[in-house]
Formats: sequence, C-alpha cells, structure tokens
Amino acid sequence: MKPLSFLRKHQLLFLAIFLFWVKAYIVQRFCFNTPTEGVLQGLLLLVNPLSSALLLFGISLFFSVKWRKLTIILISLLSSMILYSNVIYNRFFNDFITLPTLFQTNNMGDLGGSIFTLVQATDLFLFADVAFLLIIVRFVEFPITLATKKQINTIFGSALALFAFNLALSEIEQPQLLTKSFDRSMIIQNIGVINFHIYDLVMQSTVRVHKALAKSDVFYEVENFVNDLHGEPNPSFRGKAKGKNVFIISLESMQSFVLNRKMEGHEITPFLNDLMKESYYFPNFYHQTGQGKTSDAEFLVDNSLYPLPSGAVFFTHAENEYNGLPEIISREGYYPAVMHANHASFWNRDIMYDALGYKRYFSADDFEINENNSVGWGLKDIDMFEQSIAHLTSLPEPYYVKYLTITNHFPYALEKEDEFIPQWTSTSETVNRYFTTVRYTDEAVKRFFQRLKEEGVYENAIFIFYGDHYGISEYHNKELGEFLGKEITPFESVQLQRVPLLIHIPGEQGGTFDTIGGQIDLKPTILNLLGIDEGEDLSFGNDLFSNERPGLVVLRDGSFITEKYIYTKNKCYDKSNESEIEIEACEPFIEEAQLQLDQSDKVIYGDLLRFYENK
Ligand code: GP9
Ligand code: MN
Repeated sequence: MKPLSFLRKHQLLFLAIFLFWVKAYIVQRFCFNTPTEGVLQGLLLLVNPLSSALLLFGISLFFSVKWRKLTIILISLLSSMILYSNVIYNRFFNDFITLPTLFQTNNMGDLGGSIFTLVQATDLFLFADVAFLLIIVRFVEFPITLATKKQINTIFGSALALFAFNLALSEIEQPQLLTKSFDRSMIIQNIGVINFHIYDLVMQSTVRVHKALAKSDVFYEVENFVNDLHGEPNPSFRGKAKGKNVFIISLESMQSFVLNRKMEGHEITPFLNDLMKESYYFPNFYHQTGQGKTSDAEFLVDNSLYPLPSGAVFFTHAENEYNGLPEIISREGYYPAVMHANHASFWNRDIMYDALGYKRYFSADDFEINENNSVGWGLKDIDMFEQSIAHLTSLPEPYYVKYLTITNHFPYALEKEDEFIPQWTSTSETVNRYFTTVRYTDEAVKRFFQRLKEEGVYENAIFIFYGDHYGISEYHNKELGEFLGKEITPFESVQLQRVPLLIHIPGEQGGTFDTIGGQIDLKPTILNLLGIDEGEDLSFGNDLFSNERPGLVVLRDGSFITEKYIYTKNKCYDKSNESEIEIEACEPFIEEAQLQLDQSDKVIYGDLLRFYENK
C-alpha cells in the first residue's frame, strides 16, 4: 500500500485528523491551566493529540462509503465536545473531567448555574474545524472508498505506535507516569486529554469489575478477621482531649532519626525535641505507606486501612464508600478541614477528601502564593502556617484540622535566607540539604505554635505530629550510614522507616511510649482520646495507648516488626542484637502479616464498606 494513495483515497479523513490534531494541540497548550515547560513537554503536547486523532477518526473506516462523511463529522463534533467540556471544567475546577466526576452530582451540581459565566465568545474556535468540515463537504467532492483491512490496520497500528512513542517520551519526563499516577494535569500534559479519558475508562472499568465481583460474604470474612485484631482501647486515655480542637500535622518526609540528633553540632529539630518532653512520644512508630506517599499516609490515618500494593488509593478508589475519621467525628459536632497549599486536584485530594468526610479543603487557591514565598514544591511552610491562621479562626469549633507541610520534600530546596542550619558536607547533595530543610520545617512549626498561643487557640487543643514517610531513600545509604555511624543493613533500613509521632495536649505531662505502632493505629488512638466510638468499621489498627496491642506492625512491602523480631526481604532479624537469625522465629507472623495486607486490600478492591449500608 502506497502511503500517498492511502492519503488520496481518504482525503476527508486525513483532513479531519489534521484539523483535530492542530486544534487539540492549541487547546492543550493554551486553554488549560497547566503551563508547558521545556522542549520535551512541548514535544509531548505536539505528539499526543495525533495518536488520539488517528484512533478516534480511524473508527470511521469501519463505516460504509455511504455513512463515512457523516461519521467523520460526528466524530469531529464529539471529540470537540469532549475537549470543550474539559476546557469549561478546567476553568471552574482547575481540574479535568473523569468518569466518576461525571456521575458525581455534587461536583457537577457545583458547576450548575455558573456554567454560562464560564463560556467565552472565543470558545467558538473550538468548533471551527467541525464547521469547516461541514462547509467543505458541501463544496468539495471528496473521493470516498471502502477501507481495506490493511488501511484499517495501518491507522490503528500508527495510533498505537505513536502512543507507545508518547509513553516512552513521557517516561523521560515523568517516570512511571501511569502506575504512579498522582496528578491528573501531569498525566494530561504527557498523554493528552483524549488518551487520558481512554486510560480513565480502562482504570475505572477494572475497578468496577472488581467491585461487582465482591460479594457480601467477603465482607463478613473481613469483618470477622478485623474483630480478632482489636484490643480494648486504653480506658484511662478515653476522652482525654474530648471536645478540644484537633491539629493533625503531617511532617513531610520526616524520619525519626533526625529527632534528638545533631548534625555537626547543630540540633536538627530543636523545637520538636523540646516539645517531645511535654508530649506523648512514640519512638517506635512506623510509616506504612506505598507508592501513594503523603496521600497513603493520609489514607492510613483517616481509615485505619492499608494503602494499596501499587498505585495510589487516593487516585484509584476515591469512589469507594469510606468510614473516614473526619466523617465519624463530624457526626459528633467536629468540623473537619485540611490546609495544604498545593492545587486541589493534586493526588485527587479534592475528590478523596469529600469521600472521607472533610468539609473544607483550603488549597492553593486559598493561599497567596508568589515567587517570594515559595520554593521547591510551593508555598514555604512558614508562610503556609502564617496564612492559615486567618482561615483557621474562621472555622466553627470544635474543628479537626489537618496540615500538610511540604518544604521538606525532595529535592529539599531552600534559599540561603531560610537556612537555619548549614547544609551537611557529604557526597550526597540530597542528604546534605535534607537536614537543613528538616530544620526549616521544625522552625515553621515552632512559629506556628507561637502564633496559636497569641491567637488563644493553643490551650484548648490537641496536637498530633506525624512523619508521612521516609525522606532519604536507600540510594543514599552510604552517606546516611556515615552520618549515623553504622552500616545500613536491611534490618537498619526497616528501622529507618520510623517516623516521628508526638501527641501534645497542653497541660498534660506526656511521656515516652516504647510501644511499636504504625500510622494505621492513629484513627483508633485519636477517637479514643476524643472519647468518640469508632462504631461499625473495618479497621486494622489499635489504640496506641492500649494495653492489649497485638505487637505486630506490618509495612506495606510485607516487612514487619514485632516486639522481638524484624522480618524483611525474606530474612528474620533479632532486634536485641540486630543480627540475622533462623527464619523459624519470624514464621508465626509471616502469614498473619500477609493476611492483614490482603484482607485490607479486599476492603478497597471490593468496596466492602458499602455493605454496612445494607446490613
Ligand atoms: C504534595 C504532597 C507531597 O501535595 O502530596 O508529595 P509526596 O510526598 O506524596 O511525594
Ligand atoms: Mn510526602
């Protein structure tokens, strides 16, 4: 088949493809609120609409000669409408349409009457190609021939090849884009709106199939399983913070090893070290996150469920029924809100927060963010805390406010003027900077406390600080080992997954609890402190103060920690001397640990919490 004769025989088709390609490029480049940076991103934007255009318009080849013109024009109209709906949605929500949002009445309802205010006269341009096609078919007699199998294969084959090329390019720009998907705008910048919708369709369908297959007997199986996991929460801690405002502060990428430690004579977390003396402090508290990072930690805290083995549950299962901590406490009169100066759709938070029961999300749009007050990932922590005060004081009390800090995020960028301690001097720039940004966040929290005292909100509150996940990956073991003065063995790697946990109740003495625990335990712990019953729930954690704790902490990769042992990478270690021992010692827990993860995954994949409604 000669390419030219193929082109000649299907002129109208290729004209439509070309017009759509150009239009989609312009729309993606200029009509969405996502700036294009760099040559590679520009190239991606140019390539990705072509593969979708070939795919969409290729469908017309299955139609007979008689219907061909009409199908081409209809496809052109339909794809323009898809693009246009996204433009409108993006103007309002700063986000893109997904299948679930289409059916989520509150989201679309928000748009409701205001939809007309979003329409602009220039939008007509988005349908210019459809109009052009309509006119031109009236005046030009395009040759239309029956499509051969070979031609059809060529069109779809090229679409696939282009898409593969597109993915390869985006792998350079954003590794593991689809599996680690966390930012819709980023996915769309890489693969384009239409391809994104196809991806969304596939993802949502698999989720729905899983869900449809889950029967209520699985629900009862998991319910029995979790019932056996639960011990009695500590009665002497019940209601210790009843009715108080709750501050739960996620310390970005903060690991426990920085606490009570100095870097070349500089205390890394002076404020937290002091605060610890008047707080309940848990030195053996582990993060249990997977690929969803910060969002996984949020998920663990709010649901007492494990995040997923791959992908971010915030993204893949935001449509599920949850029994989130915010929802539970709002039934008791609390007002749950979040402060995080990133854009609302990032990690799908806008959608997931609704599902978890948050009533207000103060995101990027609620903060004043400019070049001077931002670095790295956005608004600096000190400014975020300061600007949040005005929002905070507007909330009805008692409130439950989650703060997500961000400055201590890889690559740990900071301007000289914000460095409270110098950088370290090892061969790893990342490790060197980490200490300085951790110190910055410590300072931010300190100032926040001062401000809360000035505002008179400090006294009647409870503060929970937790580290979300590790900050220094195994890639930097050599330098980290130098700093810690020991080799980072697999045993030590697990111990490095400990993250800070401080519970500070003004007026309470606090104390150090050696209890081993994880983020999964925070929900029952907080509820007990607030004197609120968990109610019927499929939760996997236990009150951290409880005297009946199971003594097993499971990490998302299947490693686990017991009072005596650590199991990781198929090896068992004795905690008392940190040495490897016979696997037998760990064996009784291996199955239990895996079972916990599997049962929790069943809750998510099968959307099992929905069965409470019908029970
Ligand atoms: C940003 C936050 C940080 O909003 O989620 O990213 P992470 O720690 O998950 O990479
Ligand atoms: Mn994080």
